[in-house]
Amino acid sequence: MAYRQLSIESIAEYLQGIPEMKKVFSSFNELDIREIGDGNLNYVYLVKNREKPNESVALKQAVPFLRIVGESWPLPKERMTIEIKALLKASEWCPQNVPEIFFYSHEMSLVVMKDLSSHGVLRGQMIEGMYFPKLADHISTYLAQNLFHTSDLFLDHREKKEMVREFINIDLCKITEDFVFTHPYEQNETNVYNPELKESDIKSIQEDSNLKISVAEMKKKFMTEAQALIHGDLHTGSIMASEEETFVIDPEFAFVGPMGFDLGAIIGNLLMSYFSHEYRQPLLGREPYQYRKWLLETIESLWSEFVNKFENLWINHQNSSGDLYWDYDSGVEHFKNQREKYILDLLQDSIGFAACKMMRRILGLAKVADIADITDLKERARIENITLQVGKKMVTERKKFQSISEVIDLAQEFSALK
Ligand code: SR1
Ligand code: MG
Repeated sequence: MAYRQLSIESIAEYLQGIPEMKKVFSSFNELDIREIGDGNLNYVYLVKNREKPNESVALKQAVPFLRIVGESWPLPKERMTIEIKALLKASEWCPQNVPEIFFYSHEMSLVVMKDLSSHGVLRGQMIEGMYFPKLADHISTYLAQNLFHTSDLFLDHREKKEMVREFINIDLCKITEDFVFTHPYEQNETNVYNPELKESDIKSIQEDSNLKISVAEMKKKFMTEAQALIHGDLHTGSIMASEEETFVIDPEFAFVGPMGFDLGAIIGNLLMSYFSHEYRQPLLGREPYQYRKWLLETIESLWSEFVNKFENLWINHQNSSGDLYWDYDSGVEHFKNQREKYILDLLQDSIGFAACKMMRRILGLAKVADIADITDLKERARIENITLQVGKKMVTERKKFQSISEVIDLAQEFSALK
């Protein structure tokens, strides 16, 4: 079927023509269809049978332009092909953390998935101060499983390179190259600033040549390091969660890139949530301490659980596989040293990428509601500047960090936990 952009009016008829949908819907006569997409790129519809509300799906369709800007910004709708393949790949390694897919069409650039609306987008729920006790466990599993099994540590040389080719994602990588690693650090017409953010604060980033070199190094890594198949946009808006379950959605930015980009995205977003809750918790009628402490603990356990899980996968594979990534002449000790070096590099990469992901959300076009929706613009500017200054230290000094707890200490130096 040739591509056409679906609408609330045309979805029922479209779904009725798909045999797979007959397994979900007993009737197509009374479908309640709402557009619920809050992302920057695509349209997402929730489709529910009014008579039997547990018969429901989410339908996501890519349009041939960037939604946040409009039709004046063309963007190939074929990005959905990458998203579909990345969802299928992730479901090989941790089906419990990705939405079940009922149907997809590359021609229509759409995917029909399990309705996760009962879970809610993590960012929105965290803005409301909700706790997710299993988040660190689930996301560390998702990351360890996906990153290890799509890296050279696990894959055969041919399979890995074929995966690199299959996931070439030129246009969406270009968005990241521009909007994460370039425009926020220059005077660019796409940047958007809080009017209360001081010019000197903006200049402290955009006119610091040391910082710009560091960001350029991270950009180079992003563009050249084909380490594993990464999600490519793993912020808290790409996660749907309840207290019990966690689903990673929206991998349209997936490509074979540096692992630290995914780890950094989630760490950076949790840090921004931490900064924002200095202001938000009192608005919710609470002392900030408990929730912010939980956020810092989540960052710490997400990292340490990731390391444990990733290393265990590596050790088990090394012990059981005949086709090894590396032959360790001096045995166990040598292998341990290599793992430690690999993990330390990954930590420092993750810190550098987290920093870029934080600073771009303050200076660039696409914001995060945690901070950007703070209505008191002076307070917002204060928190924005904390984010910028922590980001600046993280990226320029990333190679000095030896542990995740040093990141937590840094966050508290700029925004005390009290
Ligand atoms: C200009 S597109 C803005 C952003 O939306 C996505 O979520 C990505 O983070 C992208 O950079
Ligand atoms: Mg997205």
